[in-house]
Amino acid sequence: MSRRLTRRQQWRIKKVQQERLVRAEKKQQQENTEYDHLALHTPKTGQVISNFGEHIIVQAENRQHYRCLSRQNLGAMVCGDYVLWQQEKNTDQGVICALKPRQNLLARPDSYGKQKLIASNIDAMFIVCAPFPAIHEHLLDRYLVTAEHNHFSAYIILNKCDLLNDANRSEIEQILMIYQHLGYPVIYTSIYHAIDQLKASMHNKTSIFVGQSGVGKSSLINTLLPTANIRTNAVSIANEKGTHTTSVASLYPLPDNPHSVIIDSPGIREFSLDNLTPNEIFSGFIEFTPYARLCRFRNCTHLNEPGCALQEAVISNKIHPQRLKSYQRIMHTISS
Ligand SMILES: Nc1nc2c(ncn2[C@@H]2O[C@H](COP(=O)(O)OP(=O)(O)OP(=O)(O)O)[C@@H](O)[C@H]2O)c(=O)[nH]1
Ligand SMILES: [Mg+2]
Ligand SMILES: [Zn+2]
Repeated sequence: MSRRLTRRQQWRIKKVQQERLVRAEKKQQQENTEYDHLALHTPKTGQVISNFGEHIIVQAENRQHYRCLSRQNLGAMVCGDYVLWQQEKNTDQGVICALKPRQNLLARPDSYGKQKLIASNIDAMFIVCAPFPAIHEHLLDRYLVTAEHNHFSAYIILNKCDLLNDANRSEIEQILMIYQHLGYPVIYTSIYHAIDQLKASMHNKTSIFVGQSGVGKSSLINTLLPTANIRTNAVSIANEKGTHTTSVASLYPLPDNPHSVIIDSPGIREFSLDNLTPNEIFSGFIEFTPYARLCRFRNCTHLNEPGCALQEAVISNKIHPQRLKSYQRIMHTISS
């Protein structure tokens, strides 16, 4: 009896050992696959397409997109950044291991005064306006100050020009004329018209589309690049309240030329320049420069001092009153 029990015990022990062995082998196999899964290819250059917070889409040199995580301590990554990244073997995922130096960085203070990064390595800013929602010159001027400050070439797009009519045309053209006189190119576009002039202006550049929500930035990019298939939305009260269709900047290479790249950005309603000094804001109004040291008072605020060269330039039609008004409005908001 005891022998039989011993046999049974032996058999059991053997069985348990076998099971353990099988489990251990399985675990080893699993660890191997996990290791393989984590194994990384050598670092390569890529460009950030968009940063969704929990993951970042990186475009490899072969134009394939990879969902990446960023190693710690690399700082915030933004659409347009060039990075070194490593593909995880056998997946379409990867890890960003280094951020390359930026040529420039477009940022704006958010409503708490914290810098919100928008995009980097930009050559040209296309400020998109439309007959509807109506053009806000002060917003246009703020974008122009930003473009000048960052040394981007600035273009103004009047999109939805199919909505121009006898009732709104002359007012809109008068506004755009101010900027044309300053030397900013104005391009008329619509999703129903040929947009060759726009295409030509974007040639061999990284261009960012900025402007109010609902002016048609994403729609225009869909027209330039039908495969982009970006979500767009009818202009609604939601836009007016600051709910935007595009929520994060994204980069789209144009099909026929890898050096022509568009960045779509979320529309914004208010645009603070709190990150700039008064001098930088002054320099952003390019036609003001010749009058910089001509005011009677060295610390002239150009609001209502006697002998203000800017106010005199307005009277003699050298500076448009709307531009001085915009400047004063910006100065008022940054000093408060
Ligand atoms: N009539 C007309 N409507 C247009 C044109 N371009 C865009 N739209 C319409 O305008 C609305 C807003 O377009 P979106 O492309 O979503 O605007 P957006 O500037 O990207 O807006 P956000 O992403 O919120 O910043 C959509 O209903 C478009 O169909 C155009 O040239 N003509
Ligand atoms: Mg959009
Ligand atoms: Zn002055």
